[in-house]
Amino acid sequence: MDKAKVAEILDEIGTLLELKGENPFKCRAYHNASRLIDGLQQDLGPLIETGKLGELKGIGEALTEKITELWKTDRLGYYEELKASLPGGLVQMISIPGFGPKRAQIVYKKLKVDSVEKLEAACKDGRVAALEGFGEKSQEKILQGIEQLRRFSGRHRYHKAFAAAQPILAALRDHPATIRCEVAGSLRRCRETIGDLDILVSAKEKDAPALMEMFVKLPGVMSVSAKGDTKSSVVLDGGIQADFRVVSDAQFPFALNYFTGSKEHNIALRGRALQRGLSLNEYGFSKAGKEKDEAGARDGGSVIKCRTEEEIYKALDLDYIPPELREDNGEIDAAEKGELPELIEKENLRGALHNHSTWTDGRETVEAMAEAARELGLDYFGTADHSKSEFQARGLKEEQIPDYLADVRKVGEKLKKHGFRVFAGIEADVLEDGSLDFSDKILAQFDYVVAAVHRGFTMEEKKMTARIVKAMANPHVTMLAHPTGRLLLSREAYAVDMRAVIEAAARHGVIIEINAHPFRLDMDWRWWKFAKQCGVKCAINADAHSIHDLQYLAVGVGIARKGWLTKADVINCLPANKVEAVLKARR
Ligand code: DGT
Ligand code: CA
Ligand code: CA
Repeated sequence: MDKAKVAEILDEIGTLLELKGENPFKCRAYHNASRLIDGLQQDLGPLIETGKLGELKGIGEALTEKITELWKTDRLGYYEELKASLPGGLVQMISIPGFGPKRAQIVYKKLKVDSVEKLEAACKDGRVAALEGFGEKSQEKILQGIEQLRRFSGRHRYHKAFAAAQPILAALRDHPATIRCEVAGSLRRCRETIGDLDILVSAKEKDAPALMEMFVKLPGVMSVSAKGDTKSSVVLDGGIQADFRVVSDAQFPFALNYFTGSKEHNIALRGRALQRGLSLNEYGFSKAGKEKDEAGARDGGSVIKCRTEEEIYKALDLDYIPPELREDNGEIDAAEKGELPELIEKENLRGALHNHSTWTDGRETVEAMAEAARELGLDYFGTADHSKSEFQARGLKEEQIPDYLADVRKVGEKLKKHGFRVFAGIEADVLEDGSLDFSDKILAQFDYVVAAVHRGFTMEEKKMTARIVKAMANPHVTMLAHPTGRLLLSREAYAVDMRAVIEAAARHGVIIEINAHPFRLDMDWRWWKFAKQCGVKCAINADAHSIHDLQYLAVGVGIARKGWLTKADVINCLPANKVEAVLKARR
């Protein structure tokens, strides 16, 4: 069993114990152990073999035994018994946003509610509101949460879908019968959440059944929903569905284009083809109005042969449109006029700002994080550890700041010889009245300030907008973090007028981040075209709490591309001396 899976099970044990109403220290011990294991740099195997696992902080004898059992046998009796001792519906109830194990336990004990459906019924007839500590308002919230759960279920965050797709693509590309293989659909378009994977292979017709056979038997396939000669559907571990199609190589570019979508983009393209007397579908081009020809486009019967997607767009007098832009958001018009932007590429990134370290809730020291950023090929690294109001994240108190700054400077000195720069920032909390939780005098000591809303999410839209706009008016604020506070598939954005926030950012010269953490991807890509028009600059921020998290920068680039951004729009594409000037610009 791998480390990530061990961590996942430990975390689930913590939650199950909470559901049982166990002592909070015991529950927390499992959650903490899960985080620790997940963040380990080394492998679990050697730690277990050498007996060093128990030396880790927070891993006592009982945990060592359980982790070892999991690692060695892929099973854990304790976990299975625990799971069996609770109704399955109860466990599902805690996926309702805002509804934790404590509340689940109360409704279970008092109302015998042990499923989402029963909870919904109990809310609708007022039994939940009548419980001590609940009331009308929380009953209403639970109902909203159930609605959200239903809306979210069946979708997956980008990075999870991406990770699920990689081994499948690798295995298919490795198969001797595969000519070309790509993932299409929303994953290729880099949407923030993914319904299902759409995987496409081109091969000779005679080879298709063998590929189907292999696909449905790949490791990670949990169940097979459909299996045909050229099309199959499976459900992967983790619940992601994957559709798989095998087409001829002549058909491949057309199928890739069609199944990449979006549906709206396809419809617009098809409309454009019709204006030229052509019909376009997943098989190829045919003469419009000749239904028989349309099917005949299959297997290289296209009236215009295209080897690549580029050639399909060319046939329609369009520049090539990158998948991220295919959302029917003006891309066809721009491609016709030759006005598509030259989108940012991963390689354009020169540094990472807004990251955390062991000074607050990060897992690695400033030095380890900066070194990791250097190894990734970046030229600079910035910390932005939490400010004092974030007590849960061990936010820095005023008296710690000199030591924090000294540490960052020391690491900076050390890495200077490699031409690498280290910046000292702060992620300062925006209080409910729009002021920041450090005085201007303190804020002035940092190289830059990332302003962030971390609490008080329930304000009405006008107040929230005024709060954020006021924070941005502070001349020490360099950039605005995750502007809507959303957690994808788990917490809705708070109410805020993004248009007004963007206009204020433009007025004050405040940078807005794309927080590239897979749960956030905030500011949303849909706003960037407008923000760019207003002259707002972007920072792509991993918000890394560990070395591993620095990988999220790549997802941030995908979102920036979706927002039509070029490297000139993103400040961390600038070299260190230039970015330094930008960070200082408002001071
Ligand atoms: P998802 O899976 O919900 O995240 O989103 P997609 O975009 O991957 O959608 P999916 O998997 O249902 O279909 C893949 C692509 O196939 C979609 O982006 C466009 C194309 N497609 C599917 N249904 C239609 C349709 O009814 N008309 C057209 N023109 N294209 C379609
Ligand atoms: Ca899909
Ligand atoms: Ca699909």
